[in-house]
Amino acid sequence: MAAVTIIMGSASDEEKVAPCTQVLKSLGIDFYLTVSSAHRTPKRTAEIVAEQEKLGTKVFICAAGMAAHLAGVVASQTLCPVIGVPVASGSLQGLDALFSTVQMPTGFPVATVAIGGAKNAAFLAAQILAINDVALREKLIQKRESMAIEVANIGDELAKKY
Ligand code: RP5
Repeated sequence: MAAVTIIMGSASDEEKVAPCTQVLKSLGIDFYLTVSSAHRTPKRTAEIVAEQEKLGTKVFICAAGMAAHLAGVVASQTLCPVIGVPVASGSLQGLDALFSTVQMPTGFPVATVAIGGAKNAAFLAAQILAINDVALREKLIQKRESMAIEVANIGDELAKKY
């Protein structure tokens, strides 16, 4: 069962989405990843949402660039939380995608992470799932502890140089 469904607007987004899949894998979270576009394949997008929800998905992550309406369209089709990742592409390098993703009408929220915030999309999905999953919550606590140790070690090493 894929607890998380990741939809990218284009195969050209794959490299930018890879960090999201790495974090999910590191936390042992099953995901389903596919490509579907809000504009090029609107019916396919709606079908994927319905199908994956039926199969047990609890959170959707949508990554798209430019006129990025994918996360919003997915949010219109489900009551599951939708996380939007604005992808840097085209001449505006993600600013267009950020505004398109974050500026949703009342009643259809998209939890929008930073431009290129694929890793945080995964962490946010994990935190949502951890509300009802004690083991996952423990893994997230450990991740934060290891991040804190890493920062302290780097800081100590740098301090020796000066
Ligand atoms: C968006 O337009 C996609 O999410 C991608 O970031 C961007 C360019 O897509 P392609 O023209 O490379 O398919 O819809």
